[in-house]
Amino acid sequence: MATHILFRGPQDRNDCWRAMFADALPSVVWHHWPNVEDKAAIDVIIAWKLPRDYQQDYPNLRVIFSVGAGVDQLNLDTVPEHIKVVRMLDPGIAKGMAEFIALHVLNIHRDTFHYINANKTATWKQLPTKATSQRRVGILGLGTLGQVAANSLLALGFSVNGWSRSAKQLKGVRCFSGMEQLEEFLSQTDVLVSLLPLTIHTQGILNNKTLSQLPQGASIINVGRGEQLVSQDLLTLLDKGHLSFAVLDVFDTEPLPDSNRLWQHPNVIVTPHIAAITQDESAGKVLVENVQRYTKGQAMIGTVDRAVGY
Ligand code: NDP
Ligand code: OXD
Repeated sequence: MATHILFRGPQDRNDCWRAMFADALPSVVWHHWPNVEDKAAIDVIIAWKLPRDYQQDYPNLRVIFSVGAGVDQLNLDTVPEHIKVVRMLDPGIAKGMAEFIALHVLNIHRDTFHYINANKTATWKQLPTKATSQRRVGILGLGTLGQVAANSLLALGFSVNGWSRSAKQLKGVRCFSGMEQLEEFLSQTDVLVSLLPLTIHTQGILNNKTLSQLPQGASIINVGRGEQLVSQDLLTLLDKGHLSFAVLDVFDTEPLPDSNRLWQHPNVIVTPHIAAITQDESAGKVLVENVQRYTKGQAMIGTVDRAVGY
C-alpha cells in the first residue's frame, strides 16, 4: 500500500518538499492540507501544529513529523501512543542556532547592547574588555543543538559549561547534570543560554530562585521555549541590576503581545522565534530519509521518547 503524506504548512515549502519526494520516493502520495479527499488513506502528517480533530479525521495515522526541532507544540500528551512522533534533526537548524548563539554571546561579551543604549544619549564611555577565555558561557541542554552551539563557542575561545538531564562527557566542555548540580552550574555562568525542550520538568525552570543563582551582572539568552522563563522574575532581576541583558527568542504567547513589558525594556532584546529556522532543502532530505525508513519498518531518526517528553 502506498504511503500517503499530509503536509500542513506554507505553499512554498509544500512545493519544495512535494518535488523532493516525487524525485526520491515517487510511490509516495503527497497531499497539502486541507485538500484531502480520502482522509482514511493518510498515514503520515508533517506539521508544526496539528489540525483540530486530527485523531478522528485521520484514523490510520501512524507518524507525525514535526517541522521543527521541538515537539511540545504538538501537545504530545494528547497524541495516542501508537502514533510515533519524530522531531526535525535538520543540519540547517543546527547551523542557524550555532550562528544565533555565537552572535548574541559575542554581543553580550563585547557590550554591544550597552553601547546601543549609550548611543541614545550620545554617551561616550569605554568599558573594559576581557578575553573570551574569561567569559563563562553555560548552556542548559546539551542535546543536538546545545552541542553544536558549545563547539562554536569553544572555537571562539569561550569557557563553556553545560547542563543536561543525563551525565555527559564532551571535549572542552565542563558538564553538569541533574537538578542536584544545577545551582553549581548556574553559579559559574556569566552568559546563560537555554536550549532545553519544554517538558513538565523544564516549565518555569528559569525563575527568581534559579536566575538569582547566576553571578551578579550575568545575562541570559533564551532560545528553548518561552514557558521555561518566568518573565516577571526576569524583569525584576534586570530592574534590580542582578542581571544585565536578556536576549529572548521564544515566548509563552507568540507573537509577543504589543503590551508586553519585554518589548520596552532597555536591556531586553526580543526576536520573533527566528534563532534557527527549518531550512527547506536540508530538512527535506531528512524527511525523505525518515519516510524511507518508515516504509521499510526501520527506526526513524529523531523519534521522540514519549516517557521523557522530548
Ligand atoms: P535535544 O532533545 O537534542 O536536547 C535536549 C537537551 O536538553 C538534552 O541534553 C537533554 O538532556 C536536556 N534536557 C531535557 N530535559 C532536561 C531536564 N529536565 N533537565 C536537564 N536537562 C534536560 O533537543 P535539541 O537540542 O534538538 O533542541 C532543544 C530545544 O531547542 C527544542 O526542544 C526547542 O524547544 C528549541 N528550539 C528552538 C528554536 C528557535 O528557533 N528558538 C529552534 C529549534 C529548537 P539529555 O541529553 O540528558 O537527554
Ligand atoms: C523550534 C523550531 O523547535 O523552530 O522552535 O525548530
